[in-house]
Amino acid sequence: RMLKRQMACRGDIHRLNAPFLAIYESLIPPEEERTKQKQLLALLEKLVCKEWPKAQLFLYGSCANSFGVSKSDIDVCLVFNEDINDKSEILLKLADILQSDNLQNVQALTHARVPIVKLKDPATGISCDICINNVLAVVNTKLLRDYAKIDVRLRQLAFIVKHWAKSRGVNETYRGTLSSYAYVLMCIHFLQQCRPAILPCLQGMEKTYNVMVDNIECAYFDKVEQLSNFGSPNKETVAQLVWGFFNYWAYGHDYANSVISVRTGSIISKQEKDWTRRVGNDRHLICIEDPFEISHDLGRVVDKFSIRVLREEFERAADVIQYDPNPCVKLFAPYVH
Ligand code: 3AT
Ligand code: MG
Repeated sequence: RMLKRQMACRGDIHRLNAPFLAIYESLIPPEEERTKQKQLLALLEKLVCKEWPKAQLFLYGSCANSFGVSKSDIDVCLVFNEDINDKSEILLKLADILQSDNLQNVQALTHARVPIVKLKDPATGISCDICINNVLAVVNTKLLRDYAKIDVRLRQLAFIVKHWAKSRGVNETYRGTLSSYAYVLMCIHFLQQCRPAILPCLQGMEKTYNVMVDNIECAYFDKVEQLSNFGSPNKETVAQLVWGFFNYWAYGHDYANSVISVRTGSIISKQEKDWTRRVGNDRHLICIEDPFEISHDLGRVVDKFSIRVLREEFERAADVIQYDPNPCVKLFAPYVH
């Protein structure tokens, strides 16, 4: 079926290159946003250091993984070199400190799945979430950033996919669709499995970076500047890749049996992971293995209703790109499910 569609793909897919690249360019944050983020981080470091001299602050998520679009909030992680049993206590203290330094809307959300302090900096206008000891997120942020350095087409594809997901209302984990992090992993997987491959499997190579986090070994090849020509044998353009991505998820992926795994650079079977049936709230209707926390399926938020929404949206996107006379408007048409 996939092959038939591929053959049907009109040669004029290339006409979409310029508009896709224009969207990508328009989403890239301008340099002054980075400057403002650094300014806010420096302020937070100064305040945190006074109370906890040995603690460190790290940016993570889209402000640091290179998949952040303009005007995103920033994610910050406060790391103590020890286990923290009572995060609530620390968060309340932190909120107190920040409150008394002119930061706005300071709020400690101690009961959230990931407990955080939220705030807004009036000087830069940036909103920020601060979590505690979420070191795995800092490390998976580095992995994504390193993949992005290998071939620019990953960043281009992921920006378009994230923009599509936000426009179409399928980037909302609390409603059973997928996180931005999951979409980026889907893009990495797609570029690992195409032939010739555009991305390597960094965790399958010599381990030049190696840290233990929460008893998980996080190790991979991070000298990615040595891989800057890796993808060049593959000449596909961003338009072909966006089309290929949606086709893969609409018509090429075996939802019943397959798990995508950036860690291995391939597909593994649900059987092998024992993700074949519902356990508690984890239904495994679309399976995306976390690269480090490998017992963690990023698709576990998806339920029997939202899987239909997702798959219909993948099919819609593939069909719009292939058959619509004005795909760039239709692909990103705002929709609320
Ligand atoms: P946005 O641009 O904010 O949509 P983001 O990359 O900041 O994208 P999220 O807000 O979804 O992505 O998540 C922030 C970071 O938290 C990204 C990743 O480093 C980490 N993260 C998110 N979800 C998970 C998860 N389920 N497991 C492990 N790490 C996660
Ligand atoms: Mg974020």
